Amino acid sequence: MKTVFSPRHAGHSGQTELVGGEIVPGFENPSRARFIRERIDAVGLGPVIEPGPHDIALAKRVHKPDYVDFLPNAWPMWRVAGHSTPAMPFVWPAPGLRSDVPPDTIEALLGYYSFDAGATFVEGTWEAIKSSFDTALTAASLVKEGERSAFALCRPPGHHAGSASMGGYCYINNAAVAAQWFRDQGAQRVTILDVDYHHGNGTQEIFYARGDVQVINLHGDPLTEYPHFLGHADEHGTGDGEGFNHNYPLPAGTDWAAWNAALEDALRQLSGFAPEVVIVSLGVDTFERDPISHFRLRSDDYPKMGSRLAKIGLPTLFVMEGGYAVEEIGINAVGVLTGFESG
Ligand code: SP5
Ligand code: ZN
Repeated sequence: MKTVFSPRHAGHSGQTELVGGEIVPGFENPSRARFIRERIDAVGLGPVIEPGPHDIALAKRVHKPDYVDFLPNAWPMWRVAGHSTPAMPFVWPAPGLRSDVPPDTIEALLGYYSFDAGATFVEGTWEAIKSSFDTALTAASLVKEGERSAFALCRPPGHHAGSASMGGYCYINNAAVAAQWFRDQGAQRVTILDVDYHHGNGTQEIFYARGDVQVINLHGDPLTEYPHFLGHADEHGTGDGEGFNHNYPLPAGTDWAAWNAALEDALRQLSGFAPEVVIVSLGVDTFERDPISHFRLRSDDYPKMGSRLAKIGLPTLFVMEGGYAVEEIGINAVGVLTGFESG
């Protein structure tokens, strides 16, 4: 399997996040991509190529244009406003406040274009966002050109990013951009299967009223797990999208047996939809020792996951999302891919 990877992710470094009222170093850091990259070489997964540049207009097919235009300006505006720490929002237009009037200051714009404080900006953040977007589209092209599968080693991740909101370490929704690109290239139906521990709220929001992109999520129950405010089992889609969104919220402590049972149900939904291409939002924060998550998948479960996904028998694009047990992230993420190759 070919991997697409850009070293330009690395400038997105030294971000902070708010955990329990404290500002701490971000769990989403450059070592994640480095460990995955090293594991690809260690197991000989296949060639690693750098992405080519893609027109940012493609991001505006799934995100609001003003949101996409804001992203490269966030850090420069933050600096002009006199700050040097990572840029982080602190006020949001919750229901009851007005979200129809974009504010003028960077402090307010960060809240206007986010749903949490989890997507911070440093000097290299925009370059990393753009490289992650380019990575997803370059890997999608490989699949379109006939590869059975490809791995987009995206960093930062994307599945929490909505049509006009960042959050949860995500800015541009790489999997959603790729799905839209496959549609624009002529695929009639595309499925996004999101196996990250956290519900892919952004992906769900983007396609919620559409019947051409099926969205399936297996994740920690939002009653107790981030992102809390989306991802319940009764969210089935709306309008043309009715019946094309499927959520599998699972309890803390879920192990491979229970997780795999949900996957089997999810794959029946996928087969019924009969997509032409599958995009896997690949998070490995389902791992038993993940520092921010509560499932119990073990390293030898990930090849089983990959092998099962191969049996779907469809062209498959893997897009990297979360996973924060950095010592094992390479073993687990690449385990899915080697399992797919042998499955
Ligand atoms: C892409 C992705 O996996 N994003 C996840 C974002 C999660 N952000 C907040 C998680 C809060 C969990 N609480 C941390 C407790 C650490 N002891
Ligand atoms: Zn996650």
